[in-house]
Amino acid sequence: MTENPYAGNTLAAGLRAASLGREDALFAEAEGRPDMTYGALWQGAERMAAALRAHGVVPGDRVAMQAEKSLEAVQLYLGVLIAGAAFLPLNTAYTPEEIGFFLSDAEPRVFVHDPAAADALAPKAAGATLLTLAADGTGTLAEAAAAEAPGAEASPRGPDDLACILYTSGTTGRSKGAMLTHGNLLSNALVLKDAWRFTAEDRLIHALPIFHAHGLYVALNVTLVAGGALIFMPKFDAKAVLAAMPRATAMMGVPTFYTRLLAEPGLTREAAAPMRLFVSGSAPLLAETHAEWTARTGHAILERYGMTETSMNTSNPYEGERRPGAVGPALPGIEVRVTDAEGRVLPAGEVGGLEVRGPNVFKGYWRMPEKTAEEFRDGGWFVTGDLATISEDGYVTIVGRAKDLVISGGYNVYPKEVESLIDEIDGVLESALIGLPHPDFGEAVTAVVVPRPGAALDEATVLRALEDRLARYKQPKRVFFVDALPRNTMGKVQKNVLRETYAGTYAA
Ligand code: MLC
Ligand code: AMP
Repeated sequence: MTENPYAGNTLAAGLRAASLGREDALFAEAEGRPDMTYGALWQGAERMAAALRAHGVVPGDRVAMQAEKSLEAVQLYLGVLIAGAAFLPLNTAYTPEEIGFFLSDAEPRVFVHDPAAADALAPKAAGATLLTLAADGTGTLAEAAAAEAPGAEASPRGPDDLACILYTSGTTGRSKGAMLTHGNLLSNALVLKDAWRFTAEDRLIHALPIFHAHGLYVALNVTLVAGGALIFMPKFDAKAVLAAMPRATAMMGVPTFYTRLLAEPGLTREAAAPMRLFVSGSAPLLAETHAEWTARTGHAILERYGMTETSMNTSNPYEGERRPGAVGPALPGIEVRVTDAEGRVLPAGEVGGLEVRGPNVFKGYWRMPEKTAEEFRDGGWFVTGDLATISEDGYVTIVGRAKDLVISGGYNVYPKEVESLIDEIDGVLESALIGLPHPDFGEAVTAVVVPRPGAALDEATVLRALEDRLARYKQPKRVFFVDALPRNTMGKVQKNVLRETYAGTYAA
């Protein structure tokens, strides 16, 4: 047997194992460039690790990245692991103002960004060394890596060591860095590979971004631990996905992928026939989308449920009933329960707060021990903030959210963050941000604003004020003005009343 070159580095060794001795096997095809083999993937990752070390990266450091999706960005992720550092990917939609916060909070040794954004990002560096990586794989980081030889040794990293930090916004409006360990990510990738029957024969359509849990931990890590291949796309494009299906076996996507594909006349039973699996997650998949997909393609979408903090918790079964509207039973080795406000476990069928426990659950929020403690109960149960029921036969159904959160096209938007910025606008007294049903994004971010008496405010003024401050997907699609927000007797804004009032805003 070939010896694993990364033995002692939990996640790197785990991701490498299935491709050992298969250096010529395909890792990825991507339009406009030669196929990438597993040998080339890992050699590139080793060069990245050497380049990062040459820039001072040592085990325990953070390496942040805001770069367009590319195979070199994948090699950077793996190179960071080999170097023993923690990978901190950032949404390409974040503005320089948003990036400034993440860099000052996480204090990465190196920040890799798109060359086009150099001028805007330079003032935000917060002490990090800045390197560049463009969508075509060029840039100062690529040059530094090319100058290094492959063969970098992997720094030892145990299951409890940090592998990634992914920021998720919070109810207070301040983003929190979720710390995922080598053990968290490897255990989840292995569980999902088995649950979804991934093998070296698989060809996964990868059209998700690689800066969030879905595209990174699920789609990428599962393919790596199976030794399968990716059909690697820069972003989701329904026609490109349809064109790839004859060569593919599986796809993972957010519900918007599925509704957009359903709008394509080319989506037929024949088109989907070569595929064995369609997985959906990150946001609720409507039961009607599930039914429509089955009718059109003959495939029942497999819906699963997860979070940045936990990776995947539950999944409908590969064999057995894929229940529309439900997210399936807990994955092997993971426990779920539903509790009331006092933390008492509720019987089957009753609605309560969903809690999870298992090797997948993160280590805590970066430099926020109190916040971390608040979200765990005794015994290591993590409070997800989702409201759910668990049926007699163990299927979890997400029925709502205890946390004030909007999910638009699979991206989370925490109202507080946007409300705080709207409230700073001249002439605004207060505001409320809500999610309304939207045919494409599932929910659309919508603002309801109370102007100060006599202020001349309009929708365009509010939107312009947010333009450079917030990622595009967090910006309201519509702004409504009211004289006062509806409040309950406790003085709390009744967002449910606002959601009812404006429910039809985006009706198809
Ligand atoms: C883009 N826009 C969005 C948006 N994405 N607005 C709201 N919500 C979104 N999600 C903006 C664009 O900036 C543009 O604005 C306008 O909407 C139309 O753009 P588009 O071309 O239609 O969008 P597109 O680029 O095609 O992107 C849509 C999408 C993308 C759904 C393909 O958002 C996407 O890939 N989402 C996946 C998110 C994801 O990976 N989530 C996983 C998180 S992990 P304008 O005004 O400039 O025209 C997680 C854990 C788990 O949740 O369980 O998986
Ligand atoms: P994130 O913080 O981006 O990781 O988003 C996690 C949140 O997305 C969860 O807490 C849920 O609210 C939601 N989510 C993920 N998958 C599903 C799903 N299949 N159904 C409903 N909600 C989901």
